[in-house]
Amino acid sequence: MTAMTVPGIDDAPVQNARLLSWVREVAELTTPDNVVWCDGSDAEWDRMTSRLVEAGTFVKLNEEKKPNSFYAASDPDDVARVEERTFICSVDEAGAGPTNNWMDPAEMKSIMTELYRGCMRGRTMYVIPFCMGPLDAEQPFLGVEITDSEYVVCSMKIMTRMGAPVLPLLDGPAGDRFVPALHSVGAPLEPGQQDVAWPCSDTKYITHFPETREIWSYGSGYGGNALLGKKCYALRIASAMAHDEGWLAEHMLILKLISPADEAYYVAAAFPSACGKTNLAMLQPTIPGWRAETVGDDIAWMRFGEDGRLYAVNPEFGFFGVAPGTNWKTNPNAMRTIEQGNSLFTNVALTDDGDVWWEGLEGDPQHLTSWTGQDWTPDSDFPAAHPNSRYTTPISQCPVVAPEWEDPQGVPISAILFGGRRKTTVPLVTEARDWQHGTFMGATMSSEKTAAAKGGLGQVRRDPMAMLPFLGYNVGDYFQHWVNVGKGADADKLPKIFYVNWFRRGEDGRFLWPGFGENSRVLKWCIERMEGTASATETAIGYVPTAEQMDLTELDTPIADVEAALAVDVEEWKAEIPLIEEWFEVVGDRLPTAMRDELEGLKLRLGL
Ligand code: GTP
Ligand code: SPV
Ligand code: MN
Repeated sequence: MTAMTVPGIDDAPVQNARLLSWVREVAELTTPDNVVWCDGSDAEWDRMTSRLVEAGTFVKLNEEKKPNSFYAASDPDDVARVEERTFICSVDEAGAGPTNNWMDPAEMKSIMTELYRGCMRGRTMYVIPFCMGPLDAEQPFLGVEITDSEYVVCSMKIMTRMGAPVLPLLDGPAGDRFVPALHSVGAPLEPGQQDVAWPCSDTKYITHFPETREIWSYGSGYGGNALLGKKCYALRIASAMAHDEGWLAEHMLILKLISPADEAYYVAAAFPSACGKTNLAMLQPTIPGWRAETVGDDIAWMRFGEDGRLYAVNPEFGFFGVAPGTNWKTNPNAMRTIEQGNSLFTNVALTDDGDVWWEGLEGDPQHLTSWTGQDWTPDSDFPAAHPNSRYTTPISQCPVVAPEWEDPQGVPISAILFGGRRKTTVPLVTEARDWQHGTFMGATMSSEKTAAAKGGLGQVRRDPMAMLPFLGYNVGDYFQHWVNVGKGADADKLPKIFYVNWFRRGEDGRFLWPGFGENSRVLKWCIERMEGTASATETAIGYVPTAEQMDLTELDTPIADVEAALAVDVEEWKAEIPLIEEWFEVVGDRLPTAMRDELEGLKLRLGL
């Protein structure tokens, strides 16, 4: 048989044989009308955004307020990550561990192959070459996402380094390692059928094959379900790579703090989804003389450098930040970033003059179009923006981005913070005694569920290292990996570990700690602990400052509240122990003995 020339396949802009055969195979399976290779150019952005405006997916925002920016409202049922539809399809079930959904890879592939069959009918199939982390890395981390969503193409342009500059890398020495990431909204169009503004499917699968480093996603067009470079690659697949290769892929922000003495310190912090990473990453310190710069707000890849220190790289190119609560007071740097335009806003509300609004933003709008398309007034009994509404905006526009944010060597980390959203029990800040104790803090951290994932809002659950939804392998092996990373390193050069909680509440439900810019006071204490210039009080759970041991100059929070935020309540901690034991039961027989030892030590110190 003589094959005919298929545009986009036979005239592809790369030679990489594995990539070409995969693209051909997907096109044959999904039968799109066209195949288009994305080049990442501004012309492509203009073409794509115009198309989306025409289709009713995008609304162009007021050019004076948000230049070159667009608003999108998703299907009301496609608003967040779907954890119950997310699978780690390792060869052995034990490889996925007790915290992930698992299915045999062959079985999953046969189910999904049937879903993908013909699923791009009537649509264009886009091929997006992308790179996680700087293009000039010694070993660039390449991926190719195939998608039938223009919204995904536009988002990937902001969130990743993509398009033409990636092509030579795909044909270079790193080309073999590219991660194929297949995505479809799962909504084929019959001839003449009118498209909807946000195509998606009721059937959703977000699937990972860790051994073969593949990602298959079907049915959702939103965020972490569809922008496959982010959670699927840079966390789930990368965590499996990191486990094999001796590094760490973590759900962490990266922050640079500069002291009044002009000393720079890099801090990484793991907080669960919608628990304050973006806000801390763009911190505007309230204490005089201290400055902060942003390196990353969601993901950190950390590796040991030749000097024995742990270096972190942000693999992303954009911020996909929670909109509600963001304002000129809580996060002025995020406001300045989006004000420059070139951004997408999803599931926020639309003002009558073509700007965006969300709960917590300044202004007193009297009329809005809500994310569901309804008229909204201050009397409405529903929120104008979805609680998981987000802005997608380039990191390079952040006014406080650290000049070294694209350094392929990364930045040397001095401290790691773990933190959750807990109304009670967990003090504002606790310093770990050593790496293993810090690993225990991370392994047992817990948080109230947020709107970033569907279901269970407010429920307290263990979210180890903020990675519960993002681990590509067995959680017990992950803890052992953390323990091993510490054992293999020079203790003096390891980052110091702290456990923080910005969300402790008083009896009337108010936050005891003002948070946001005031968190710089906590960071200052952490740094001074590392420098040996701040004091602390030893408690059963670790080193905790008293109010006097922190710099609270000009803080206008009542001292009693700060004391309550810092309190170590032994009875509350005793009540926490059975919950930790229950969690360790879930982790099961791969729980490292080091973690059991830490738990026994804690019980003894609590007098249990
Ligand atoms: P993902 O992007 O989902 O991974 O989340 P994130 O960790 O980056 O969360 P983000 O910084 O966007 O914060 C989410 C919510 O927490 C927002 O509504 C913030 O206003 C709120 N928040 C952040 N920092 C603080 C704080 O220090 N105190 C209080 N009370 N709220 C905070
Ligand atoms: C999170 O949920 O942690 C996010 C948003 O950062 S998403 O990319 O949708 O996962
Ligand atoms: Mn996140």
